[in-house]
Amino acid sequence: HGNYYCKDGKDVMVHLFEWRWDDIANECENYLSKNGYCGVQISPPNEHRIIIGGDGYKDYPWYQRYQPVSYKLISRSGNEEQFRNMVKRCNDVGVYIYADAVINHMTAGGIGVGSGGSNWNGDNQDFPGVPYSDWDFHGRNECPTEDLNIHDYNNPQQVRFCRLLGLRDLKHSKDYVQEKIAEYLNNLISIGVAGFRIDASKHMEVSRIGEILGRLRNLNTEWFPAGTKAFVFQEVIDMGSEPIKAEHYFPNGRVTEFKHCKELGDVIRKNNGQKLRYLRNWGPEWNMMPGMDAIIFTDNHDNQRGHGAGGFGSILTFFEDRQYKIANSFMLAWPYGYIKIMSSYRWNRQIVDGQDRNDWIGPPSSPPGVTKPVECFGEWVCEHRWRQISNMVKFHNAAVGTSVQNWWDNGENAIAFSRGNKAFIAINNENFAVEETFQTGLPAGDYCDVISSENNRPPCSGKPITVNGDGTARVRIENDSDPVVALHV
Ligand code: AAO
Repeated sequence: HGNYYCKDGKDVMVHLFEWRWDDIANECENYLSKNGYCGVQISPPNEHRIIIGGDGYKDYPWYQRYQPVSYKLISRSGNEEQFRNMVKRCNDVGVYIYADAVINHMTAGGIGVGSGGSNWNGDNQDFPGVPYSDWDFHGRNECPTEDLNIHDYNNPQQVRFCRLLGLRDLKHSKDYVQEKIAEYLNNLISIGVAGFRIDASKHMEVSRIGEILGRLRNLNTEWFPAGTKAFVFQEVIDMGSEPIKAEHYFPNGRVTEFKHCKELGDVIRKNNGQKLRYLRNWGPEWNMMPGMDAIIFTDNHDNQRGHGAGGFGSILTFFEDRQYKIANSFMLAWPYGYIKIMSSYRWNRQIVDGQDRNDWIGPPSSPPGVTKPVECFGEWVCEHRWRQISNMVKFHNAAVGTSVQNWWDNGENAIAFSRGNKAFIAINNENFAVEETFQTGLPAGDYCDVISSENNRPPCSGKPITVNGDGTARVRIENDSDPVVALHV
């Protein structure tokens, strides 16, 4: 389950966080298929809790979708018909859908009606929409803590069998629970989904996830070759200090590499004396997992608002746009891991004592609780459409299969390298412009810098660059809002 399926030399996915299914379908047809994207991670498609105030909650937070009520396909992003329509339209243009599968737990305590009209009762652990009942959940027999919540991440028994954040913890050792989850995932597969992010994987035993995956059918042959398995990546936050390790999960598929977010952010922010030139051996030598096992990103929907792991002092987001362009350019230029680009909505971030007071705010909505259609570059940030990022996706695709060559650095925070004879990048994280004659490794010719231009060859809408017969080129990298120069065949 660690292999992903892409069309036409594509190799990168984007997380369209909280987008509606109708908007994703349009984006597949109008933008993603034409700009080198292979796939989309979508928000959880299943019926979820609707949170309206009470119990210290704010209204309609984004995270209500991480409290499942049933596996019916009715969510804030749309209903089942819209979901099916999206999957078909995206698949038809060769852009594949990865669903965020929240299968570790159901809601927290409380009582209500979910986004699909199903009743739920977290207090009694009764979810008739599935149905799950009290005996389908971990309880006193399995969880050793007084309040049944996780308190100690160094205790695997707590992490696996107690409640994450009070969320009712499914008993994955039960055949019935496995079957219900597999039914849900198989339904998504038959509709045409290409794989899954498995939310909160750390909180499930490796073998139980394996057993559930063992119940999955192969991908729908209307769009995928016969025998293709679902691509699976498991969310496990492993910063190195806990007994549950990312590597334990490799047999099931890929795993999220959160060190990538933190370390890359630290380097680009120059925290603790870090310098860009240290990136020369980026990858496993930085204690990150092997690239074949990793799914990587600069930030995700959690750590951009202080949830999960990393911290505001390290993680880079669209809020730090210049440094964010550097982070994404480097990530897309360097051969390591399977890359996921983050695409966010804007919110009023207010960090007080290391916490964002507005970390709960849901997607742009009108009326409250009803997500607005996406319009890029306003309330919806659409990082994946920033020229500096989307053109680097094309750079990445052009460079697949080549290695890093012609490394250059100024001893500090300016670096350059080529990817075989396919692509060349120079990054300037100094406070001054850098100009050099570089060995680009590229065939002679007239190129356009894809950070400042729409195209990679003339006529350039940005900076033209000539590569000489010996592969050298004179390149000036400004320290303005485009601190990168990138060329590719
Ligand atoms: C909401 C409320 C809660 C309330 C709950 C139930 O916010 O106050 O108790 O409802 O009523 C999302 C939101 C939650 C939300 C939840 C349900 O983020 O705020 O709770 O929906 O609505 C752990 C898990 C990881 C999880 C992460 C948030 O291991 O799986 O917490 N991420 C996923 C999703 C996420 C979602 C859920 C899971 C639940 O991506 O969006 O929650 O479906 C350590 C551990 C990590 C642990 C973190 C945070 O990390 O290692 O495993 O993540 O702590 O607790 C340094 C360390 C690093 C450490 C970190 C933080 O960086 O190096 O290891 O500090 O201490």
